[in-house]
Amino acid sequence: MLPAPADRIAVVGILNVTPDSFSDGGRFPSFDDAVAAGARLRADGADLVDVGGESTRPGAPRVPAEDELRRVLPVIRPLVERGVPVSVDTYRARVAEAALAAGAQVVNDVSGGLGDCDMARVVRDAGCPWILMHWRGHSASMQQLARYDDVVADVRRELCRRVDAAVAAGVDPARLVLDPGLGFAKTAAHNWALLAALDSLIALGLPVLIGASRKAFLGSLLAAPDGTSRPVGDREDATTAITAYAALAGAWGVRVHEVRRSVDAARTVTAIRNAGR
Ligand code: PMM
Repeated sequence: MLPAPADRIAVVGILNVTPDSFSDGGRFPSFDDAVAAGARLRADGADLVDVGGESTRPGAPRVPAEDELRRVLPVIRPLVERGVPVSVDTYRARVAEAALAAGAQVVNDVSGGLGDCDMARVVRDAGCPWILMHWRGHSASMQQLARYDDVVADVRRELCRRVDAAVAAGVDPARLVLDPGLGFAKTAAHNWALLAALDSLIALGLPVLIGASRKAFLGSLLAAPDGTSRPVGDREDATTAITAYAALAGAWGVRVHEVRRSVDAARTVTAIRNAGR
């Protein structure tokens, strides 16, 4: 079921097999390279390797389900054969179903079930964990949807609605994970407010996943004096700081590109906690 390491929060390694993801798109010349990268994430300590075949960067075009399947299945199968626990990053029921049949264990749905009305059935029948991320619309239009009365209360309420819909469709609530969806229909200020109020999301009683790795709001925070955003590859320390913060707050896990740093940070937080008992 959901990986839950004894000595730290879970670390989900990101494996984007897309030509255009914002931080690591087009990295792999071949499927073998992508599989090797997934195996490295696991060797670095990833509890799950999250394989995605469609970019969700703001403004990204949607790809046909066939293309998504052609990208993810040849990576998922060999990873599963090597014993790597895999989640599939998709909002499409068809893609999730095929990935689960190929051995994926978890569905990471950035649409929280809104992108495909058949997803609840697929997850219910598989009995697998389902990560429900807060989402308001597809990447092409999501930045126009970043309007909230109170971002923390609104995201909490909208996530609760997704949980209710999943449970009404017969999904076991014990299989659900919540994610505030940092950067998805959110400004930098929204992302910081959601992080500051992480405990109120955790208080809902479901495991919470945080995906901040290398995102633009970290680039803005660390911008040069002339306002130039910190380059994507140089946002790792900020990402690791968020892992430590999420661990302290009691999140279930973080979704990151550089697994080892987050594993180290999460273990360090546990050591401090245990020493204080
Ligand atoms: N972010 C991205 C993609 N998938 N899934 C979850 N659950 N949470 C996230 O924050 C999230 C996600 C976009 O980032 P990427 O292009 O680096 O994968």
